[in-house]
Amino acid sequence: MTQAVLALGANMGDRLAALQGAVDVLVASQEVEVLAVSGVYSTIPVGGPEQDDFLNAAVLIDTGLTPHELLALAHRIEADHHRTREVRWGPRTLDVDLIVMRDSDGEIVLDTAELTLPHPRAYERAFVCVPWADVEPDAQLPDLDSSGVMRTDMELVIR
Ligand code: PH2
Ligand code: MG
Ligand code: MG
Repeated sequence: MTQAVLALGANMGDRLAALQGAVDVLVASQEVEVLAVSGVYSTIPVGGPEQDDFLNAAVLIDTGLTPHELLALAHRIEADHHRTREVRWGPRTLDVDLIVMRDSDGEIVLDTAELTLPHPRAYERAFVCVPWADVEPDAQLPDLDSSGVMRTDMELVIR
C-alpha cells in the first residue's frame, strides 16, 4: 500500500460542499482508504490575481493507486466540480493536489511533466502545512529545505 497526503482548496461557489464532496469521493473509492481528514481552514489567497479567501483542508489516505492513477482520480474529482483551468493560481471551485506519497521504499520522488512529488511548493505554504499537521502531527517535511523539518514559523491567516 501507498500512503498519500492530499491538499484540498476551494474559493468559488459552495466551498465547504466542494471539500466535503472531494472527501466523499475518496471515501467511496475502492482503491482509497481515508485515514484522516484535517480541520477546514479559511485562508487568504497566496499568489495569483486578487481573489476570494480559500477554504483549505488535507486528507491522509492509503491507496493501491500509482501516483499517476491518483493524479487522474484527483483530476476527475476536480472535473466533477466543474473546475476549469484558466488562470494559474486563480480562483477555483476545487483544487486537489498530491503533496507527498510514500511506499515501502520510503518517499516517492517523481519529476514528470504532469506530476512532481513531493509537491515542490508545499513546504512553504501554510495553507498546506497546517492542515497537513492535523492529519500527520509528526510529519517531517520532505527533505527539500535546509532544515528538513516542518517550519512552525509560517503564518496562517484565518479570517
Ligand atoms: N491555491 C493556490 C494558490 N493560492 N492560496 C490559498 N490560501 N489556498 C490555496 O489553496 C491556494 C492559494 C494554487 O493552487
Ligand atoms: Mg494547488
Ligand atoms: Mg492543483
